[in-house]
Amino acid sequence: QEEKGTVLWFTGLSGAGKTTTARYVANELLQQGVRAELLDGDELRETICKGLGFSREERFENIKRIAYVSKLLARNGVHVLVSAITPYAEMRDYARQEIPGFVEVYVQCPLEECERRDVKGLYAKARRGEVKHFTGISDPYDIPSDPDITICTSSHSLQHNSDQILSWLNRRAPL
Ligand code: GGZ
Repeated sequence: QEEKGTVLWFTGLSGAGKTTTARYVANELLQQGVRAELLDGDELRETICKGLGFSREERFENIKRIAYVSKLLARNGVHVLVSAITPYAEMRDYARQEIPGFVEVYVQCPLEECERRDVKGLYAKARRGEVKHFTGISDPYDIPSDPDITICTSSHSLQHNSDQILSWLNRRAPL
């Protein structure tokens, strides 16, 4: 019987550093010979989640599809790193319930810092009203009340945060 994979689910604001951190951790795992796959919300919105918008219902549909794929991969022994805003507590509860091996990683970064970074210029557009329902500006983000891991990208380095996640995983069950 093959070991099940862990699903590290990175939640946080746009620009908080979810994808950057998840990709870094995935590469560390791959270097250790651990099978790992990154599922990036923004990228999946070009493929299996194409056409979905940002209403509550559509975000929920997005998360359901990502959760489904995560579950398939994890049950085949792949460690999955999901990067998706997942703004509603209800969505995270859904994923936790649905996926054995679900680990919630809250990527904490103050809104002001995300907005200062504004890598894609979306915050500026949201402020101008050109992007509707933008998380943190004109759409809600429920702060995780009991995440398994919290990392802070405004005060800690990528290396530090990655180490924190990997040592958490190793403490729980060596990979
Ligand atoms: C939030 C938006 C929006 C709105 C486009 N609100 O930082 P990014 O650019 O690269 O990643 C964000 C991505 C959000 O997709 P998710 O699948 O992670 O969202 S959710 O979990 O809520 O379903 C952002 C971009 O898409 N983007 N419009 N209105 N983020």
